[in-house]
Amino acid sequence: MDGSIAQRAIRTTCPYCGVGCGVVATPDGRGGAAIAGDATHPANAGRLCSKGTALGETLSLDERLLHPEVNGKRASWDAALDAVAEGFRRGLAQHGPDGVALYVSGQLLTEDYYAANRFAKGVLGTANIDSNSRLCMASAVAAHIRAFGEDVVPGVYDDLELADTIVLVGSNLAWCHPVLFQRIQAAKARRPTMQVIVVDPRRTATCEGAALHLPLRPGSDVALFASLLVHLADHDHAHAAYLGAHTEGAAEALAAARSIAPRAAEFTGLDPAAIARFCAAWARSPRTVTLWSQGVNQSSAGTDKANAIINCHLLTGRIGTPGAGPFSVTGQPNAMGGRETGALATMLAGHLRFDVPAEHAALAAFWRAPALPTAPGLKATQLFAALAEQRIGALWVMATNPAVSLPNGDGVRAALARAPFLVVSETTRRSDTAGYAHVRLPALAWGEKDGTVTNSERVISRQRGFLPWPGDARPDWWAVAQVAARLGTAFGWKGPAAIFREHAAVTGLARPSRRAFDISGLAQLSDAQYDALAPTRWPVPPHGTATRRFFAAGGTLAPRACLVPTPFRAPVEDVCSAFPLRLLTGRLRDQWHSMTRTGTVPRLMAHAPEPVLTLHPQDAAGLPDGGLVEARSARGSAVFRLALDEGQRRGTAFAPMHWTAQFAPAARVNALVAPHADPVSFQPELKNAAIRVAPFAATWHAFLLLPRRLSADIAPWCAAIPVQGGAWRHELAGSDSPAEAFARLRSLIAAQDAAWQVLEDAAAGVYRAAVLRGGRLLGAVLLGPDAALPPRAWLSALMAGEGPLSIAERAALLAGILPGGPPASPLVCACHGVSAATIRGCGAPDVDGVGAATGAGTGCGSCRPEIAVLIARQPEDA
Ligand SMILES: Nc1nc2c(c(=O)[nH]1)N[C@H]1C(S)=C(S)[C@@H](COP(=O)(O)OP(=O)(O)OC[C@H]3O[C@@H](n4cnc5c(=O)[nH]c(N)nc54)[C@H](O)[C@@H]3O)O[C@H]1N2
Ligand SMILES: Nc1nc2c(c(=O)[nH]1)N[C@H]1C(S)=C(S)[C@@H](COP(=O)(O)OP(=O)(O)OC[C@H]3O[C@@H](n4cnc5c(=O)[nH]c(N)nc54)[C@H](O)[C@@H]3O)O[C@H]1N2
Ligand code: SF4
Ligand SMILES: [Mo]
Repeated sequence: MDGSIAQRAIRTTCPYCGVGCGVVATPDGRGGAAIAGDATHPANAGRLCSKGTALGETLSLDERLLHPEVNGKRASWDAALDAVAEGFRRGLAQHGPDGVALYVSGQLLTEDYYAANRFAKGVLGTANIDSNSRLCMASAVAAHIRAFGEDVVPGVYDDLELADTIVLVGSNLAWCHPVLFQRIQAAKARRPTMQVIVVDPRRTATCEGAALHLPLRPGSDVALFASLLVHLADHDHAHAAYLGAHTEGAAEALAAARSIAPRAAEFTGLDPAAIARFCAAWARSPRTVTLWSQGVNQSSAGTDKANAIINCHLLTGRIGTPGAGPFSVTGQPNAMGGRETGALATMLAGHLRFDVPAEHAALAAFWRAPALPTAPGLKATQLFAALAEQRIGALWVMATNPAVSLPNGDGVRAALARAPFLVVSETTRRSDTAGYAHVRLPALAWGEKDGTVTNSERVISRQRGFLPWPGDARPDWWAVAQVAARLGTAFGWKGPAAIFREHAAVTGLARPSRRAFDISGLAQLSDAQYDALAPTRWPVPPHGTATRRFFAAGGTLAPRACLVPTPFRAPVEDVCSAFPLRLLTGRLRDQWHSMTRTGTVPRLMAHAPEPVLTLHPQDAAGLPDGGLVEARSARGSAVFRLALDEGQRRGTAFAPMHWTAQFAPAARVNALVAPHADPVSFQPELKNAAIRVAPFAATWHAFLLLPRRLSADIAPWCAAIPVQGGAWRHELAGSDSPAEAFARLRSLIAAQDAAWQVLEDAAAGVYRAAVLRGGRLLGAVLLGPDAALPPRAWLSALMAGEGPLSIAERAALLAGILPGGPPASPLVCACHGVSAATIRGCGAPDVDGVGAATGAGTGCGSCRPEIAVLIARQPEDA
């Protein structure tokens, strides 16, 4: 184990989404690296999306946590690890094994995940280890287990290219799994008969080029797929031989579907003709893939939604064959690895089960862990409820930011603040959760850490380190092993290869069995073989050949699969006159979760630089487009900039999940969301809060530019935004006296030996100041009575400029706009910095033409759906 520097190109894997793209990183020797897609990786064959392409811009050490800290003070590793061990010893003494916990993440490597799980279940003897995958994949896992007896994704990515029909349910694939979306678009270009159908209340970028978009009522997917199941059965598409040989439960599932189907139009709010078109398209296409994501999983009916989808594939036998199957795509780079290592409260390790005595006994013996828990532990929302009730004496949070990402956000923050003992393993100093920790442990980040991840199609890939270990940062598994040793169990691992071998061996325990997950064929890898491991799809049994797809007719591995009756249930929170809108939350194209990495990259921020709430224009009566609005639920409130969009379903709102106290404290979406959970998977309903929206009463609006980032609590509403050249823009609003606010903001940009330009017009409520030194712009604050402030782009560009300003530039500073300059326009192409105005103005008739004329869409390609929309809207706009 070391932290030596690679000097050559290194093959590794992207640390963002579950597509799991291969990356080639070539270190520049100065802490940076050139990034390219790995042409040899089966997931992406060289492609990368906007986030992957910008990985080289996230390697800065500026905001990294580089040393352990105990009670806010720098400490040695020895002191910090002693403190962690002591904290857990105390927690165990006071509360027993049920009163200590770990909360971990799909962004851990498999080796870290395995270590954390063995520590929790094998050393602490608690099943209280849950993962942010509970917020993400739990419903898919539960549905797989109900249908297949095990958590197995039957298909592979190639099926998306081989299919004739692809149904995307609750998935904004164009933004969230962009490389899979590009693979589908490329296949469609080669084979235009292929069709895509999108099931999503919103018209998203994913709808671009789709044959059909079904904007169903949120939460109603079960009704749509019940209709489909009935249609398939009644039109002779049931596969009798497959049903007879491989399944059970078809009659019961069909009976349940028949009780719902007649009311499908009412439940879904869809035109019956659209439902009929959907059913007919699905029925006539034996090669159909139904892919789903968080619009399905993050629901109080998430498991039923997923089983309703799987039922249709089982009824028709369209599963496990080229181009056909249900396909749950994973969110995080190693969501799948967490399920494999069992680092969830509901599973053991290696797909071994609590409720199968022989499997439990085999693992207890292998780990020499007589106290291995016999029953599931607390799931994420239960765990934080227990923390709030002071039932958890010690909690270790690793590679996740629950203060931001859990529902009941304000309650979670209060619980973290009162935690008796909280350890946070982090890469950044700027995580909302780390702010509450008694002990902070510095973890290696992407580019430094070393191990494996598993993507959505069961392919295990290496993440390899190519940068030196900064400061005192160490691998997460190492910190876990050190604490385990202090509590009396030496794991004895010299590096990640040893952990991987042990994990692989666990998958071979308690065999023979029908468990599909078997990588015991990798349990003997040498260190060198592990280092060189090429992307490898599981299963990898020790003998014989591996299955590529699961559950096909006639397949040998298939256990009897179950069709599951899925009753219809609406979301837990009812919309009513007090809270008439449904809040859909989700992702933006260029941001990753709590923005600790992507939020510091100017070109990634430029695509959606402020927290925005989207409404349909007809739901926004009296609300100002572009103004600030306050959303309120029964739980809490949040303030966003309002955008109107005809593509938003009437009666719904959308807001991104990304904004945190570091970037926009007032716009944390989970302050609004309640912790209602699916009764089977315990996954919370993160998408269906009932809210109302009202104008946010501000007496002034402002923006402030500085070469550094200010704490985002400088005004009642603030969004901190990095801009090119190292400057930060702060969008602000407040309801106190504008003159006092201006004085306060001016004091924040004060500089020595500087020259001020100031304009104050109290009657108009307009206050502006710019500060210069040596002819260069050091900062500016522009404040006014409403949101109609000058565009920000020109002043931001001046901040980034090298030389002194020209006379014309200085004269225009307080106007905030250079006479005759280009109009402000939102960025569309992050790779080439091309704005919407440039794309509209170039006159090209299609996306490729725009590319030739402006370069837009020719980089990573993530913006191509938006370019297509811009061109299509051209005639209307004119
Ligand atoms: N850019 C980017 N990509 C990411 C991530 C990121 O942070 N940023 N995160 C990764 C992770 S961890 C995950 S889990 C995935 C998530 O990937 P997705 O699931 O694709 O992303 P979301 O935006 O959360 O939600 C998808 C869609 O569900 C719709 N929806 C809401 N309610 C319903 C419903 O009741 N039914 C249906 N059919 N649709 C509904 C929403 O309108 C939304 O468009 O993305 C991964 N990729
Ligand atoms: N309302 C709403 N809420 C949601 C969602 C939604 O759609 N709507 N989506 C949910 C889903 S699907 C997910 S997956 C979650 C994601 O939510 P989180 O997991 O809370 O979000 P991240 O920002 O990815 O947090 C990862 C943290 O780990 C740190 N980190 C990165 N690499 C490492 C490492 O190697 N080691 C350590 N120790 N730390 C590291 C990062 O700096 C970051 O602070 O959010 C969930 N919450
Ligand atoms: S699609 Fe983008 S974010 Fe996802 S793995 Fe590939 S490059 Fe990374
Ligand atoms: Mo996720």
